[in-house]
Amino acid sequence: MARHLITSAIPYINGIKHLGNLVGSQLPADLFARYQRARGHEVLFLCATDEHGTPAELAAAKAGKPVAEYCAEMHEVQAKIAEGFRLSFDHFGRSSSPQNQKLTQHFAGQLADNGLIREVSETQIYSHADGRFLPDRYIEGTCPNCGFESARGDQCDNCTKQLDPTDLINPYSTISGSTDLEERETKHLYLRQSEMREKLGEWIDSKHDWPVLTTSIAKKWLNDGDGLQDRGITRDLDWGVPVKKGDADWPGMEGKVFYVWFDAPVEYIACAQEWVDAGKCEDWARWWRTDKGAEDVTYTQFMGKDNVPFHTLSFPVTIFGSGEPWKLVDYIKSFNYLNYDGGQFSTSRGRGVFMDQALEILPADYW
Ligand code: B3M
Ligand code: ZN
Repeated sequence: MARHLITSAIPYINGIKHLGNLVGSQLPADLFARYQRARGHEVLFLCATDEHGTPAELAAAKAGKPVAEYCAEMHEVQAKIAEGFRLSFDHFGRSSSPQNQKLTQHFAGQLADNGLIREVSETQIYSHADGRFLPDRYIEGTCPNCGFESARGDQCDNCTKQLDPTDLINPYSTISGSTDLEERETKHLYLRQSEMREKLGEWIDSKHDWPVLTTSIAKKWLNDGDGLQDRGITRDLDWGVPVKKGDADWPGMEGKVFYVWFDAPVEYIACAQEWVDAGKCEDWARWWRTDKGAEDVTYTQFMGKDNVPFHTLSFPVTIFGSGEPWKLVDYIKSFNYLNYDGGQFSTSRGRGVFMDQALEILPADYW
């Protein structure tokens, strides 16, 4: 009997997911989990809601609710719909869990101890109209790489390039629409991804059986321009995992949180801890620690193509950089976008058929 660890990209909390999300991660992951179980293998299939960052804050503000309350409610809504589609997760966790907070802070501490984090004084975009900094999705503008006009501050949805808000052409605030923006100094932590370029390159080159969609995106950003760039992993936001070095305070980082893409993949591991703490099983380490039995686990991840850079570059840097024996992914299955009426599905833009509507139209098995 083989052991299969399977994760689906964890859906953002900011609303009910559309069928594009479903076919691009949760549904194929579920199919694969069912197939491996049917063959008599031992399976741990995990998913969760991705609850931090600007998507959560913006959606809560739109709903007129405190963000913690909004996330708790939306988690229940998403869990119910997953049940409606009979997605066979062993556990459906929350990235805002205490387990994930602790583990994320632990990884940051390990990375800092191993010299893979640097403090940077940098310019960020400040909005006069909104009285605040505008990270990630609080700002949109034209992508400098492909010319797409509603690229977000952290990533272009059209060409998948990871961006910084200061890269955008003609930027505007997504809160107020204001273009009265200014660059201001603030201090942040950067993950020194560039240090691991060679190691990541060798690792990706060794994956001969990975889909071309996965390896081509990984290699594109690995070799982009001067190569893999260091990324800011902290934000001036209220909601998120507070920046700490393990259990210790991080001088100069008071009031800041980790970037959502730093803590979201860590939730794959924390989710297994939540699963144990919910009394559903006794041991998570035999799935996640190669020094505690996970060396014979086969780990497969499922995701849409926009998530590939984070799973092939940033998260592996966290895992390698920790210097600890965490289980690394064996196979990354990625998907192109499912289109809707000639364009993209979009949660934030309310475009497409959404999972709740789909279940009202037809039963889950039809879909
Ligand atoms: N929440 C993006 C998405 O829902 C993001 C995935 C995180 S996987 C760690 O597509
Ligand atoms: Zn672009």
